Amino acid sequence: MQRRFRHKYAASTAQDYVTKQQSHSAQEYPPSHHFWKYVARRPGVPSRIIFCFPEPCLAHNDLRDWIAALDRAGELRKIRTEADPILEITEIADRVSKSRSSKHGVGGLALLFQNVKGHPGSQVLINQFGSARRMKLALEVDSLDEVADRIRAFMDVKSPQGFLEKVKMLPMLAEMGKFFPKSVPTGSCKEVVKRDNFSLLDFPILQCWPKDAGRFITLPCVITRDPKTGKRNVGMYRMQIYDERTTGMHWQRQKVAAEHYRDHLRAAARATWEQPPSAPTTTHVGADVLVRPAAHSAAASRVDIMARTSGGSILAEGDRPSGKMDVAVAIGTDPALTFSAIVPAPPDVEEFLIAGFLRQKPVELVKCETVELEVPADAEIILEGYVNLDELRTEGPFGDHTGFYSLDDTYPVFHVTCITHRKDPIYATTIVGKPPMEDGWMGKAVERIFLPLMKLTIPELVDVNLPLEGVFHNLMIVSIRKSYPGQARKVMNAIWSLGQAMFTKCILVVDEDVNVHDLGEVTLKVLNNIDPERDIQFTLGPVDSLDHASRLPNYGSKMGIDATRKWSTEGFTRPWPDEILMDQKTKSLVDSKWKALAKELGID
Ligand SMILES: [Mn+2]
Repeated sequence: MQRRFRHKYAASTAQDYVTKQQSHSAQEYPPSHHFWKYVARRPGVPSRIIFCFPEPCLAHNDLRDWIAALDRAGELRKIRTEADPILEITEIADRVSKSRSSKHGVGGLALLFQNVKGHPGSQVLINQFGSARRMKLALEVDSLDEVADRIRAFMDVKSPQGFLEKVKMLPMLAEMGKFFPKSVPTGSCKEVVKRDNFSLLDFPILQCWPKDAGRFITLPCVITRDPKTGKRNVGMYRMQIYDERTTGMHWQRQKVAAEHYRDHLRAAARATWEQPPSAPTTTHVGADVLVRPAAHSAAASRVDIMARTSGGSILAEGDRPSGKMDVAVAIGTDPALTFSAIVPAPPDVEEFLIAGFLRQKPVELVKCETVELEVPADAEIILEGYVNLDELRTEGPFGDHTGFYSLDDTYPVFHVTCITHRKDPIYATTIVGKPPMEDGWMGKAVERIFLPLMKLTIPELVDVNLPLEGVFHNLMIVSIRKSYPGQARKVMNAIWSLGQAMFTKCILVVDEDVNVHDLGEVTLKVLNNIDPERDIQFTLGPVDSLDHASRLPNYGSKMGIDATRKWSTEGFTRPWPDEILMDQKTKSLVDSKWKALAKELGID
């Protein structure tokens, strides 16, 4: 940094010896900036501050860097009072996430518990993303729209015409080089390697709510590899602790890691049934005689195993393909990577790349000890292991982000083969429950960051709001620039076809003149503008695994409301009334008297 500075200011400070010091008066600057002062020293002359300015800080390299940044920004509270990981930490964190103070705003501070009952010496980090301010600090921006703008800048790239445009693209290409993950020989996650004599119970894993089935790891980065493409996925799926070496793996059906699991199942089924054929079997069906080949075709065996296992979520009767898949879990990573694990990215985009993009610095990866996967080199804790293809176990219930317990169900089982960790690892976790909570702020960041990507498929989209109480998948309010009849319904169908947005139980479509973030305005306009029977549309399809009201788990109905102004070409032939607005002349007249009038009326 000093060298860069010297280079930049060489002309004016040639004789000065210039040092750069971090200032303590950083409070008045945005949290994503360090505040630096440059001090000029010339031999024999008292040193003087030549100038101060805020400068974007460097990427948070790992969890400890991030904790230090939270602390510098006044966003961390270290708690020395003893707290129990069974229920008590949840109750404290819940109160903090719902708190509101003039000093810290909504969502309180990040909490580092340093006196955890039953785990002497352990530390638990919670609520690290639990406010708009901390979410911005995590992604090192002053506004989440900055991230959206960077994405838009990359999407706007057109093929360069001529030499000058090619040269202009160079900085962007250089920046792209920072996105790709980098393999390193070792990292601090290998400070302690335990191939045996390890226990998950050594970590201060929380039981969050009274009716939870046990302790759950709630903020894990679960790493799997796509058996077809070799690409890696990082996803966040809760993990119920069964015993010292076994956990649940809550792969909801439509999640990417669940698809990796199914691809392993498909491959195993094909191997099982593509044994050399014995004599063809003949079956009599009524008068017809069917000759069935002994071996299924590859495609037919894939169809068969999915149908017999319901997509890998029940154990098949009869032939059950065996085998296992490698899984690694990182707990306590830098905030960009932790956040990337919850981002609803397209399945073929590696989250390591997304994290590199967000933090503008490559994620460093090291090889696992016992499985064929790579993990973040400086993570606090790494769990290595496997999931059997022919094993499911009851998982849950678990107090979920819907505000209800999600019911128990069967899920794959994770067997731990090795644990590596830093010395004195910090256990990072979160809790979910009735909003607002930490996950709500992560969801809001996703909403802002994904708007430009949604606009790629839905160009008429103007803005989106996922209200916290809609728990992400229950309510989406979108405004559109309407250009043709029936467009609101086209937009609903487009949303129901988008990755995790497919789960959206209710979509409200309004015209572009409605501010989707103003729920009062939305309520007024939507309910005034609709003829419910005409404007509500139902559809059937996949629903969130956490939906407890649908007719069947994972399958049910969804609703769209077209609250745009109806056109004659949509069959609406009545006149449409004007909105009430005062004329400018009268407004100006009252404006001129308002100061005195307000005083008389006792209005601020
Ligand atoms: Mn993914």
